[in-house]
Amino acid sequence: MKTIITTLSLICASTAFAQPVVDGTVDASYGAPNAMQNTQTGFGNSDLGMPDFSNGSEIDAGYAVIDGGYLYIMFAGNLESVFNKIDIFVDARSGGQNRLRSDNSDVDFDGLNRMGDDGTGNGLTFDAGFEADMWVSMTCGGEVFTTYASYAELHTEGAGFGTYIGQGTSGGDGAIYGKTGFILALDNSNVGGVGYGEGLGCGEGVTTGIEVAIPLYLLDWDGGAGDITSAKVCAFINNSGHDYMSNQVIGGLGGSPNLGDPRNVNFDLIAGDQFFTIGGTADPCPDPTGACCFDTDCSDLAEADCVALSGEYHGDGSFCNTDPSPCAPPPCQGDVDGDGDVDVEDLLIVIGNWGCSP
Ligand SMILES: [Ca+2]
Ligand SMILES: [Ca+2]
Ligand SMILES: [Ca+2]
Ligand SMILES: [Ca+2]
Repeated sequence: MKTIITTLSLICASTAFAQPVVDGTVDASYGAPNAMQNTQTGFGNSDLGMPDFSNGSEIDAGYAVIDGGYLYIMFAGNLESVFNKIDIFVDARSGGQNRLRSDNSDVDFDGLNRMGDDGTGNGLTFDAGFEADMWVSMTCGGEVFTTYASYAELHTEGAGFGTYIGQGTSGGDGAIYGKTGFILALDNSNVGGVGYGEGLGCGEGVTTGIEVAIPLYLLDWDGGAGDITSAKVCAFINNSGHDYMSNQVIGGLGGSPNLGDPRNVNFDLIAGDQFFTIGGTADPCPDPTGACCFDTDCSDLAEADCVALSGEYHGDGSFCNTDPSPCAPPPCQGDVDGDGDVDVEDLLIVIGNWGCSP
């Protein structure tokens, strides 16, 4: 018995001390996910299954560890190769920005400041207590698949340093190795995780995505950071101009349409934590939802709730906000002029065109 316990301890110890490899694949050393996606993606469900090109974006789960002078962060999911962005904010030291300013570094075509206060008192606002110290962003696309990354310090009073990090391709061999010590990798192979929609979903079971290693010394621009032993991470998928936020935020939104202009988003007004913490435990996945019809009225509900209310359930992953609505009555056969009914006007059109045979 003693031998077994000793062997198990050794296995646990070796797992716990192995540093992640930055290749876009979840390592055992991350342990269990610190956050799990609970919302379907409004930015497309990728089904290509290729490590590079992807036709959808989602953040299925979040992991983070600090080891050997680096903060490692892994986002299971996909980044659509149309220059969608993943915007990552890290709170790992005193100070920082709870509401994003607009006098931060001009990087990625001023995309960081596009999310900040435009002078009217708005600006992307994080949950209470989250004061971001660093922004990192990654994107991908092009005829020849290429990844790009940028980062910036977020000082309490703005005007921190920021720069383009570099470019790469997919997987570990294609990782971006920046001059500053950053490493970023992307593997877009995932075809699981959440589906398309804006209802509840579950990001479980995804092992590939976006992986980042941040050298801790970069968070200590003034020698005042102290020994960094923990970190909080907020991340979301944004469009190519950093000006239209998806509903893929980690932690999740609990079912939501895309959030739109980032400078009008306030995570403190949205239920739950829109960030995760090293060592944190992910909430269990919610029951999936789908469109539930009460005649022509529609609600996104779990199947059990829909049935209990005598609604007609349209299946997991279906949702109400489509055109036409899943609850819309079928169009009339013979409604030639498309005004919603079949009457003599339709008949006259048919008679007027009698014999037409192009
Ligand atoms: Ca990895
Ligand atoms: Ca901070
Ligand atoms: Ca998916
Ligand atoms: Ca919140």
